[in-house]
Amino acid sequence: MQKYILIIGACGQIGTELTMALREKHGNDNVIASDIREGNDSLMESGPFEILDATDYDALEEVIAYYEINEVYLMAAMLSATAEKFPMRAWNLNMNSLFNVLNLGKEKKIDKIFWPSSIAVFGPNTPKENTAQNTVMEPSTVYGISKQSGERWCEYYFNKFDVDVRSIRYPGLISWKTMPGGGTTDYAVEIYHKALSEGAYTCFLKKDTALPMMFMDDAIRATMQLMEADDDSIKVRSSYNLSGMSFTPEEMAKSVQEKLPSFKMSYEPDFRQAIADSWPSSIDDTNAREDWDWKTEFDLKRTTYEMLRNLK
Ligand code: AKB
Repeated sequence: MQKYILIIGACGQIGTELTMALREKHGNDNVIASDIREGNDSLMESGPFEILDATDYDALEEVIAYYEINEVYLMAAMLSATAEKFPMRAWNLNMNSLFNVLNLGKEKKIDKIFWPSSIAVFGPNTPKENTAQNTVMEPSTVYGISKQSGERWCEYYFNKFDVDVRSIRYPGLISWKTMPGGGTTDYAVEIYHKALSEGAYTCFLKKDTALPMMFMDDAIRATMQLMEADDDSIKVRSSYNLSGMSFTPEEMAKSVQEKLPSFKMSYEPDFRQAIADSWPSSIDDTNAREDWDWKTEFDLKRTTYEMLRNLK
């Protein structure tokens, strides 16, 4: 059967690269990008695009019927730092968009769904090191509460209504094509831009705050691998832990200094420090490795090399 794919939130940090990768694999015309605003030139010019509000069920249903969509990637979300400022807006966007897509799955209008979760599902009572797939969660942020609830709903729709929904708990993602927006891990992208433009960066987290991170190429590969895996191999229907690398801002600064020796980093922690403190510092992704052969490729050294090379 021909696959017609819809990406919701295609103009964001993950959506942009995911759309391009899926277009390369499945053909430009078979991958429909959508967002509430237009994206960069390569995204807009390489295939179909629709302005779409993910919380508008009727509009979503219409796009799905028109393009005969059978697979949906719901990438629209309000991230951790912004969600603390606008709790109800974050809850409405993050949950209503998910219910819209899950209900389309329940009504068998689409066959397969990808929905991103996050390391934000974990909380201050979670063991910090090598955090297990199944452990204490109790998220303490608006974003984390929405992702934790979303995971429960995904598993529920799979068990009750046989909705084929798949998910990854993304760590902080590092990319050069599109900037992240409103996250606590955004420092790990900003640092490279500022290192090249100003030779210095003031980090909003403390120097010893270790967080799980991943280079975007790994995240896109993981997402496509999970979506292509046989139904039988997907044993986790809430969301999979996924690990790339873990480092502190100080370690990241040192990695930049290996390429740009005069780079200076200073630290002025703000409200995002409390969010970072509630998250794990490293993740155990045994389930993803065993169930669908996940393997990370990018460490910090390679990430720094790719970021500086491409941003130059
Ligand atoms: C954020 O910082 O909010 C996101 C995430 C870890 O989900 N990058």
